[in-house]
Amino acid sequence: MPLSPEEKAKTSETFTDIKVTPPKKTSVGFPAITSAVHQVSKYMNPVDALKISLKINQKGGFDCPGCAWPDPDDERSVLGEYCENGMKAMAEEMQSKLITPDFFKTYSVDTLSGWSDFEIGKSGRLEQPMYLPEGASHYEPISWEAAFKKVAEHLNKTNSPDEAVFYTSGRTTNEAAFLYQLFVREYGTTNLPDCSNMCHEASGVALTETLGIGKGSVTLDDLYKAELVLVVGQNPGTNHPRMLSALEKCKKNGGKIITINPLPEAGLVKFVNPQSPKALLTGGTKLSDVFVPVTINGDVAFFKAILLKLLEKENTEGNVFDKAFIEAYTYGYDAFIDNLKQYDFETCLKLSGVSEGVFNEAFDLILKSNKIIVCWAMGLTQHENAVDNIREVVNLLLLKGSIGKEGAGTCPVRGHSNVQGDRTVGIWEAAPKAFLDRIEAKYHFKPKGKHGYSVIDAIKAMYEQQVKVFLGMGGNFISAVPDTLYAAKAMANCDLTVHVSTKLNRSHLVTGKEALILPCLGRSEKDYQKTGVQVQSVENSMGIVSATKGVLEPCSKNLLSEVAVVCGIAYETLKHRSKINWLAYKDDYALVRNDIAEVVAGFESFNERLKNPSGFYLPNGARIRKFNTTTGKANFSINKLPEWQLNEGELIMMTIRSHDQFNTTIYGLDDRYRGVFNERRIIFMNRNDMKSRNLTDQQVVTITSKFNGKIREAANFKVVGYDIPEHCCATYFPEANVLVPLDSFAHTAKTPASKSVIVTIHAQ
Ligand SMILES: Nc1nc2c(c(=O)[nH]1)N[C@H]1C(S)=C(S)[C@@H](COP(=O)(O)OP(=O)(O)OC[C@H]3O[C@@H](n4cnc5c(=O)[nH]c(N)nc54)[C@H](O)[C@@H]3O)O[C@H]1N2
Ligand SMILES: Nc1nc2c(c(=O)[nH]1)N[C@H]1C(S)=C(S)[C@@H](COP(=O)(O)OP(=O)(O)OC[C@H]3O[C@@H](n4cnc5c(=O)[nH]c(N)nc54)[C@H](O)[C@@H]3O)O[C@H]1N2
Ligand SMILES: [Mo]
Repeated sequence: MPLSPEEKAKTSETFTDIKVTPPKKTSVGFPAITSAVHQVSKYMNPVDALKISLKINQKGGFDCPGCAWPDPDDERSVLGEYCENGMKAMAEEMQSKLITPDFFKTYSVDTLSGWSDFEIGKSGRLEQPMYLPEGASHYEPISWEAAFKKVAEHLNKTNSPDEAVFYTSGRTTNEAAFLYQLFVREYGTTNLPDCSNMCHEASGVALTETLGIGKGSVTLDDLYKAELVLVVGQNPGTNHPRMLSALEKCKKNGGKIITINPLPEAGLVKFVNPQSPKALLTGGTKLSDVFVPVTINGDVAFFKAILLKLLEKENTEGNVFDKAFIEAYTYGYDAFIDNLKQYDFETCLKLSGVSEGVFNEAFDLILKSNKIIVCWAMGLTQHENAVDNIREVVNLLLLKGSIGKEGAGTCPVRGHSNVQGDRTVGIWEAAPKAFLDRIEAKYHFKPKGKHGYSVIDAIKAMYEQQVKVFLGMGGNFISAVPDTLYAAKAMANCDLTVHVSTKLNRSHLVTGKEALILPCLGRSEKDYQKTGVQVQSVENSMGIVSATKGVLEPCSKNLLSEVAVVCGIAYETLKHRSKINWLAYKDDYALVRNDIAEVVAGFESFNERLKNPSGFYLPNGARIRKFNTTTGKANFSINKLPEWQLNEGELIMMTIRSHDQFNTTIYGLDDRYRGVFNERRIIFMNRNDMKSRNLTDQQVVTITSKFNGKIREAANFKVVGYDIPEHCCATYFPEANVLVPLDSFAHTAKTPASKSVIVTIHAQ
């Protein structure tokens, strides 16, 4: 019997011999270097590894495909501006092993789906377009021409272009992303869901509404000059390791750091800079001055408590709020204060789960600081009230006048290396009219104005058989999205699923009736086209656009670049219907940039400016106190306390990343800083919650989530007692995604609430 889509979508439940040690109190240092070296030497050839380490994030080199943290403008370390997890990302992308057609002849789709995600990822690099015919058990080779024809044929037989969905993950460069969205719009739909929908969408919504731009306002230099940095709901030691050296610099300049997180993440406690021989010997810098162990989704309550105390001080002692800033630049202050007064400090503090002592320490630092930066990531964005979380952060910054001046502002720390750029150049299911008008003026077709499907809407539409074709530009949709089993059925309802990918992943195994894998070049590889090796561009988390150029020979001659794939599909699909000369772009990416310069605001003279080795900043109103909002001012907002509560026996669960993964790509089975080795099917629990359930360490449990009457279950998780607030627990994604309800998402932003899943735990 062939496996069902749900069976194929589930992650492997086999245990892998867990080892648990006490969590680490220090991050990076020698262990990070040895861990990176181990990974690189195991999976890459040594000459490539050396070339890479000298060019990664260097001027004239290539942008690390890992996270979106910016590179320093000035000096960059001679050791290479690299980090442990950046090197792991490289070792993963440039594996010396190739997946040849023989591999697919040997292993059926069903067999591969029984492998763990770690094993699937370690099969090697994809090197040849592959096709899975309807009813077949094995993928077979297909030529690029035939593959493009197959996609075109399916796209052209839909009843409406809205029966196709075009997903994007955040590694795609500006050039490829711009052409991709242009093709999708000319084809006739606006179904452009992307990984941003699951990531910082809530930040974009909250910041656009309050400050007029959906991106952060600070530069790296601001971080060095801040008096106080709040790191909220973020684990930079693992996910943005290069951020730690910026925080270290801030501390050396006298800045203070508060971290707000249910977990005492090692990276935020103490940091040993791997680029500093002295630090390696002396044991490094203590980063966090105050650690606030907030309960999961207790952030609005915590910030309200802070705001209430600030108001009290302002009323009794004055000079707490930046009155001049509020007067000149903001809107809605009185209404905001009136609303705030309706809340009670004690209630807020209790709901936040923070003790009065810790609260006071954090409060004192906030009270006396006037240059404050708030950094945040998924701990704030993946809740139903995510937009409120971020708006409350903005309220604090506005009261303190901490926006649009040196050393102050908003810092949503983005995930994928070009997720921000993809949105800037048009990967957006809800693109603004001004952008669509510019497309129309330039290309003489009218893009659809109606909003398309976001990730959640796309899954529902596929489930309801309203979608015939799914195309993924990178990413691993089935493993990244919530509600894995529902999503698997949704995927299987498509006629054709297509993935443009560097590596094999589960989305290639949970397919539509027919499926294609189109293998593409990675960021580190040279992109040879008619006019020579092509340069591309990316935008980092702070709005700097810079060039990226591969340095290694492609791992196979059969690969195409993402740009070439888009051009091939667009040409084959649109043929004479198109007003665009698709085939010209792939010969010379400078032509794409000429178009971007005309269509996307802020990219004037793009080709010229990209020659600057440090890149260039895109315009950012919030940075200069020009607030492009409906009121023309920075808006205070009114946010409620979230209304969720736990019934008897329930816990609130966050699904987080271990140290050895990049989203759905599993580098290894260790979570070194948290002291968990060789196992991913674990659930971190407070010891009191274990005791009240009679659970012991490493006991095997089933986790159940109940939402709107629907029950979801995941068996075979091992309990790990941990320093996590009571009534909170944590699991890794993607293993726990079967438990995340599709209908639980951020209001107005639709980011899945994958950090607040209400669960019960039962011994097996
Ligand atoms: N090595 C590596 N780097 C990565 C990635 C990766 O997987 N691996 N992923 C990339 C991507 S796409 C992204 S979006 C980023 C993700 O970067 P992060 O957001 O740092 O990733 P998560 O593991 O989801 O961590 C969320 C943190 O929020 C905390 N948290 C959870 N719930 C709450 C809450 O309710 N309140 C507060 N205050 N904190 C909470 C968790 O304890 C955890 O420390 O990293 C990027 N960089
Ligand atoms: N429960 C839970 N779910 C989550 C999250 C969470 O915290 N908890 N986090 C969410 C977040 S923040 C995000 S961003 C999403 C991530 O969702 P995705 O972006 O869809 O997933 P990734 O794991 O980053 O995608 C990895 C795949 O991308 C392909 N790839 C890698 N590099 C390239 C390239 O250069 N080009 C192309 N074409 N393909 C490439 C490889 O085939 C690889 O298998 O997951 C979300 N899902
Ligand atoms: Mo992300």
